[in-house]
Amino acid sequence: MSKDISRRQALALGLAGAGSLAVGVAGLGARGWPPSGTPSTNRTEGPSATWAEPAVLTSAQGVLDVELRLAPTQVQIGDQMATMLTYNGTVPGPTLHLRPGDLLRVHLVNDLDEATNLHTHGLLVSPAGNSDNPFVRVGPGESFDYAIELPDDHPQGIFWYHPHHHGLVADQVFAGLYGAIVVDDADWTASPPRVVVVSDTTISSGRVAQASGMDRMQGRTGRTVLTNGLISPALTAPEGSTQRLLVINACTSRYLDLEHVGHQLRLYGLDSGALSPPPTRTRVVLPPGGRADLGVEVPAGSTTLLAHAYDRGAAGMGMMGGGSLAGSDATILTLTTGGDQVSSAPSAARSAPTDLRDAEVTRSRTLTFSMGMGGMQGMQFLIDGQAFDPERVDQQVRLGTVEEWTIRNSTMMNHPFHLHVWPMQVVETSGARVDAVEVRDVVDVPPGGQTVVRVAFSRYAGSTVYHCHILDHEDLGMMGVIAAQ
Ligand SMILES: [Cu+2]
Repeated sequence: MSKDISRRQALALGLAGAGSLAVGVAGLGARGWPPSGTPSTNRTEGPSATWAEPAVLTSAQGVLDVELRLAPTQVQIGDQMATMLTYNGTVPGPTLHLRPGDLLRVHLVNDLDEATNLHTHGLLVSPAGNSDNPFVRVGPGESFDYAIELPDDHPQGIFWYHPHHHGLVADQVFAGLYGAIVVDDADWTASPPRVVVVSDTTISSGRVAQASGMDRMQGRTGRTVLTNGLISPALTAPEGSTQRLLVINACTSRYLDLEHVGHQLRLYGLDSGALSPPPTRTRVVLPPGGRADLGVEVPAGSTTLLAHAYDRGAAGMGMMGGGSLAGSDATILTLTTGGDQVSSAPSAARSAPTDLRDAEVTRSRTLTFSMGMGGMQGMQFLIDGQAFDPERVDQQVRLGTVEEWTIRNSTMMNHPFHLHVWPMQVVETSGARVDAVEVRDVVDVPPGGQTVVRVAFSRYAGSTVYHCHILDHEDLGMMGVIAAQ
């Protein structure tokens, strides 16, 4: 099975006049493509980069067979060149476009000088063997063949991939290792959705900045916010059209509090869960790891999709001097009118998730995020008083049952809770019952608060993990093992 280079990849590689897609020199030769100042028909005034998206690799006859090669690569970030870590030479890596029932084969080649592996975040697939197995270790110079089988009834939606080797996850994601996965049985030829991979990083002297101990404790926040590897790119679309944006929060710690300034957002889905009928919202908050399937109407003139500063609490316990983690505003993209590229609404065939509120709950559990003093790191990040141990099973669940989990947070900062493989339906947040059927794979747990979810443990036997998706916290131990049988 050869790799399918799609029309959109051709577009992304220059036929559309892309101005400053972050493309690795390794991928396109050493001439530094594209040259800065390339004239382009849809370039806007001011500092905005021209819109571009990662290359799209689409499955054919039920299979997508790809090689993902991880390597340090020179990429262009804004006006400067920087050495980042890439999949196949670009930040982000290629978008994997799959259909329900597909087989995804990934030949992962590790040309880094440290271990890594691959997590397909949000996919409802087996965690065992060479599927979405977070315990796999792919050492430097090694390769690994993943085979990830999507069930025929896999929800359509937006997912992503990134490394999940415990201890190095934050470093590797912050350095550029992430890419989109879209499960969608629509034909993208005529009116594709827009893939919007948001990440952040800090470049210093041409390199990705190292995190300090304090950065790790707070959850590092990059000074530069990237949209498809670009700084505040300008997306051009016909006035009056609705653009469908598939937004991924690939930031290591940053929450995205999204607003289409002065306008409403149509919310087609959150994480893997379609919302039916899609509501409108003024703001949509995505914790790290979260995704939104958004419709934005294109008004006359120029508008902005903004991520507002989001207060995620205070890292310190007084003496640590952590201070408030209020963050800063960031322009994700600007929308300007022009062109004729339409983007259709999601397929009406997408089914809404099953409502678990009426399900029989077999078992209830409480899991608590906490912090404590001790260890080499100074501050420990814990779940139920324990740091991650891959040899210890923390939660044993029975397949075919529905459980209710209360996730508590005894610390002073937010922790986004992520469970692999099985989606969570949020039933209570900050003491209030949730009316809509909101199915997510990352749920925020506010400081001193709790979030209650229900989970149907269906189909897949095996062990996997749950953790805080502030990836520094995960690396510092805020992760547990769940075994299903
Ligand atoms: Cu956390």
